[in-house]
Amino acid sequence: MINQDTLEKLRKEAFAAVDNAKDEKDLEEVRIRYLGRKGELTQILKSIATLPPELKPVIGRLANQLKKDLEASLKQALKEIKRQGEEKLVDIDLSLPGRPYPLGKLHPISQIMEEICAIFLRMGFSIAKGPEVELDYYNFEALNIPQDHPARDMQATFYIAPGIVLRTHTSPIQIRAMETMRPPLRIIAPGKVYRCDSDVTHTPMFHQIEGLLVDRKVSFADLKGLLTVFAQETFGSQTRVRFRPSYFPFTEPSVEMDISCVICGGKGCRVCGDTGWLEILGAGMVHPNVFRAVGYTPTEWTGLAFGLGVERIAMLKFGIDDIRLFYENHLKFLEQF
Ligand code: FA5
Repeated sequence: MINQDTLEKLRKEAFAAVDNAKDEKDLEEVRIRYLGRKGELTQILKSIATLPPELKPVIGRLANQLKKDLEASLKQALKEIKRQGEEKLVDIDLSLPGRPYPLGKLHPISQIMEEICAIFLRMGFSIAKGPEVELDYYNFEALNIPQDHPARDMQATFYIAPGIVLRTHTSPIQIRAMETMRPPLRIIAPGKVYRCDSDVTHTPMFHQIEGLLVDRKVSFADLKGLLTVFAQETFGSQTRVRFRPSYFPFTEPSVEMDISCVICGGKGCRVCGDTGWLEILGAGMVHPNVFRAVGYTPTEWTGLAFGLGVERIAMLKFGIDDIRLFYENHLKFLEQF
């Protein structure tokens, strides 16, 4: 049964708890413990109605007074804690220099990839992906490069197991995309590729961006127009382009595209070997055998495809003469971009 001693004991406990509270969170815990919905004092106040009539007024008055006192004490303690917090803030020396906040950045190659992809996304292309460990079938066979075809020697291949390679280009994604989509389609496929190659312009791993557009009546003029827009958006509207005949087993006719040298503007310098031109990509009209491999009818569908080396474009844009710098992880080098 509740009596005056119970209330006196509760008063001592509750006030000691308020005194011991170190912050706002502690105070809130004390409030909940005594005055919350299921708090100790709240329970007592609720049970007053069940007390014998002669006890009700005394205990009722004492309990209500305790409630008021405790509320006032909590309010006062909260004010004091806040004031101390503000004092601490005033202690901060605002004249001290700020701590440096190291910010991460995208690798220059990732920046260029995003920039190039954005250009083609604006032209209605969507992104496609494929595996880096690829079947010989997708990397060569379906791209009109059968076993023993001399064109296999064009790209020094890393073999993982018989019939499995590290993809040597992003062109296998063309096949994977066409196997899963019906024409018309427009995709670009950025990704890592691997070749057994290493010097100032070649690394064993590098990046390509593949493009493929399939529709009815796609012409070579479409290919030239599309790639000219791309070159001018990437290197500036003054950039001139030229197309040279080339050979890829999966396109016919095939071309390589050069841009006017970004260093000398076409006059001739060390970077362009005094020619005024720089090669940036391979392209062509999709070979009928490639359409046959994916079950498209070559008389109904026509397509254009291109593949560009991202490192090559980054070197030209940033004026870098050794491709290996991109992969040596020197912060001083990387922080410039
Ligand atoms: C190809 O890989 C073709 N798949 C491109 C293509 C796609 C043609 C679609 C037609 C249609 P190529 O082997 O030329 O082509 O490579 C394309 C680009 O990759 C080159 O222009 C060059 O910029 C870059 N490249 C090639 N080897 C390396 C290397 N080891 N390191 C860095 N970049 C490289």
